[in-house]
Amino acid sequence: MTGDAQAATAPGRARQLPAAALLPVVPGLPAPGRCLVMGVVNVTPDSFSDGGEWFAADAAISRGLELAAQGADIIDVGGESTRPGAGRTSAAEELRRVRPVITELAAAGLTVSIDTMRAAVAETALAAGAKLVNDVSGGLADPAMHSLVASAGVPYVVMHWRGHSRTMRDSARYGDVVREVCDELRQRADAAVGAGIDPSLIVIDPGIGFAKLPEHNWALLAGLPEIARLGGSGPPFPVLVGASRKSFLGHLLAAGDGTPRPFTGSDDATIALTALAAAAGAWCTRVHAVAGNADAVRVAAQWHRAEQGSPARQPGIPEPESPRRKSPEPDGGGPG
Ligand code: PMM
Repeated sequence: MTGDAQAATAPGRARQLPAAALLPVVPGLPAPGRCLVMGVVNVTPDSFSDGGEWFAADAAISRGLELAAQGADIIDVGGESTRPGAGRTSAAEELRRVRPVITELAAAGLTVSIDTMRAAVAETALAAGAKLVNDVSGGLADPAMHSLVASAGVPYVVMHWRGHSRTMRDSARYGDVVREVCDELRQRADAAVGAGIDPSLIVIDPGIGFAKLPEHNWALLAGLPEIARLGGSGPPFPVLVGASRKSFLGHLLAAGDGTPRPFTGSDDATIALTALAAAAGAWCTRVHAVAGNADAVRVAAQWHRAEQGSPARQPGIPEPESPRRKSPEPDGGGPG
């Protein structure tokens, strides 16, 4: 790591590292000592993975409560599809979709993130109770985003991005994908810190599936520890991995005739990937089907404890935040 991010980060970030877990802690967000699970609620008619299913506000709210009950630590609410080839949604429509959902989920006590590239949407979402801004463009789509996040003082996901969905396929060209993604993420982290965002609030994300071919995605997953340090030797940033239901998994699991597996058939592969990413030190996994992934991060954490010689969790004694597998009560008794 070089530049502003390194200069401003190193001492502060080192203090954030719990000795036992070696997992970075992001102020203001859950810190259970294992990889977090972020459950996705796309309030869109056209996301590739769950398009239309949670488009109505009531359905999206119920889905968020359900994912939290299944073990999601954070609920990520988005109102604009980023599937390859998608056009833009207006800011007004994006806000109309996400605001009631965030308001209700935050009021139910859930930790909510807003998945947006727009500062104006982020600002309203934070006012409605969101605690984290997840910007797939890392600040490139809206020049006002970094200063908004800096003044709000909230955690910020900086994802690797090379352009809007309509054209991103054309940018999937790399010599050394891990090095180039690290370099480009470092520039975004430096810009964020330069705009006043506290380095301890920055989460980085290699942007699986965004301007990437399958081989690029696999190289980035295999390079997670290097990506966490942005190719340098400084302390790691928290890393978020968003691989759930993405087409490279469908290609991996293609039928004998080469037909890719439909995205809903890749949920088990996502769970396997979550276990491996958590074992490699990922801070958070962003997924559509939460339950199996919530189990996977607990398996990875227990394995890690055993490797460290730490006392194992006793069977039958759940983590304080252990998931409840039942759906929320019909009377609205959502997760606490
Ligand atoms: N992927 C999607 C949307 N938002 N946010 C982050 N931080 N990382 C991702 O990989 C990511 C994201 C697209 O997937 P979806 O349409 O299934 O939500």
